[in-house]
Amino acid sequence: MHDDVNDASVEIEIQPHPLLIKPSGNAFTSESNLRDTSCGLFALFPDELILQVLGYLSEDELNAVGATSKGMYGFSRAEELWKSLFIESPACKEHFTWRGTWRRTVLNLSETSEARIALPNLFSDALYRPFHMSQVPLGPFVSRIPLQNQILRFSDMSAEEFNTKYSNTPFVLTSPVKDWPGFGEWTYKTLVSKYGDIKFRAESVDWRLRDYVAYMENQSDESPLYLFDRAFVEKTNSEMEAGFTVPDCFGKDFFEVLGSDRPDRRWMILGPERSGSTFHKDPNATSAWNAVVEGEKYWIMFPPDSPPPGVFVSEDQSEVTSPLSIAEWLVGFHKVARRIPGCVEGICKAGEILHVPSGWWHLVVNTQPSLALTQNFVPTTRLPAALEFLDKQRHSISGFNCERVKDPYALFVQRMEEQYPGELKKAMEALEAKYNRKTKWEMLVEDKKGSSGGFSFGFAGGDDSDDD
Ligand SMILES: O=C(O)CCC(=O)C(=O)O
Ligand SMILES: [Fe+2]
Repeated sequence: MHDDVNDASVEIEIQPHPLLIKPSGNAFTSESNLRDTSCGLFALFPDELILQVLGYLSEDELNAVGATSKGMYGFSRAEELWKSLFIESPACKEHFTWRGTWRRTVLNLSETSEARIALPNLFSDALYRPFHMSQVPLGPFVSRIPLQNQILRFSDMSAEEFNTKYSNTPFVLTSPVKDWPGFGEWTYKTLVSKYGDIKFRAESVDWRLRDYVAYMENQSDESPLYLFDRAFVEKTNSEMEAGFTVPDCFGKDFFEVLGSDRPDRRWMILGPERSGSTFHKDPNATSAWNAVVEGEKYWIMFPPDSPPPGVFVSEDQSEVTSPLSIAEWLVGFHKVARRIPGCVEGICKAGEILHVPSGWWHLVVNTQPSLALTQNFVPTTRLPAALEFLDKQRHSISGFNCERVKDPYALFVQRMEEQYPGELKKAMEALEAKYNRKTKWEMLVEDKKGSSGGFSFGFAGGDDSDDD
């Protein structure tokens, strides 16, 4: 028995791959590896390169290569190859029947009519890893949240409390969504019965809702396709709009002054268990609320100046690289992440709404099939943050129509001046005070440099290590 609450990795059960392919390490205790004995000259390539080369083939070519040997058969079955083929195919844009895997969907095969050759002597991490990641149990990562990390939960909150205390703090509100007219009425099944033939956006594809739900209910992808639709209000003839209200505590949303020049602000989100969002900050320093209408989500968040482990941010913050899938990040980094001061974690259940303060990093994973609504906004107390972002991080601004809006900062300032001059003045003064503080601090550092000939932050002892 392990009682280290953070040691999630020990509880991962190893599942057999559907073709019995195994991780590369097993080759050491086996007489031969099909990737070396049955792939011809391909055996000279690393597994990832073989997959990359196969990525150039059409479905017929891929099947033909797969028919040449058992080893190549194993490589030809990699689901990511078939996913790309399907997404590029005309069928993906029209009607299709989801068959449970990308390969079967491309070939329009039922599960029972697809041949399956067992490959117990094929040892390949590249082939085994995506399957393994699709099976990693989420339970150990999303439970036993350390006390100091637990997200604040309130049954309700006043606008006054939000503005004075909580606009820069993640929290869950447990009541307001339960009063929405649409709560309990909308489930992904009721939505399919009404809007099944309407196409919704899921990453790079537009699928009829009924096709997406068929996919969602019967797939085993490492990173399931996630439905994220910005036009759900129009697509549901405003019926969904009538079903929700923004909790009063969030108050005024200053991005409203942008009118039709505003970037997209609200989305319907639908996905199966294990789908979700990898680490990011919301655009343009906006805050957000995220209401779970059905299902359940696990959130892990970090303050603005504390990028999560495994996420790399360029110095000017304009580029963020988070190369890992959610499951890979959980397996590789969750344990250490949880121990970093400032880390906030929580579960948001159906009927609850979560506040993401502007600038906070967040990763979200659905622990059940989930339907959610989310909206970005600029509340009074985060107005300085939005102004600062639009002014100082121009290359990271997103969502504006650059044909129409050449200078989002100037437009926002102008519209604020017209509609909320008092609020704008206060926000500008707050920014000025912040810059002045910074300047004084910088002067202090400069002074110190001047007097000691080399001031630097660091630990006493003059050790050269990179640790900080
Ligand atoms: O529900 C989710 O997956 C989170 C969505 C999110 O973070 C976003 O819309 O920015
Ligand atoms: Fe987000």
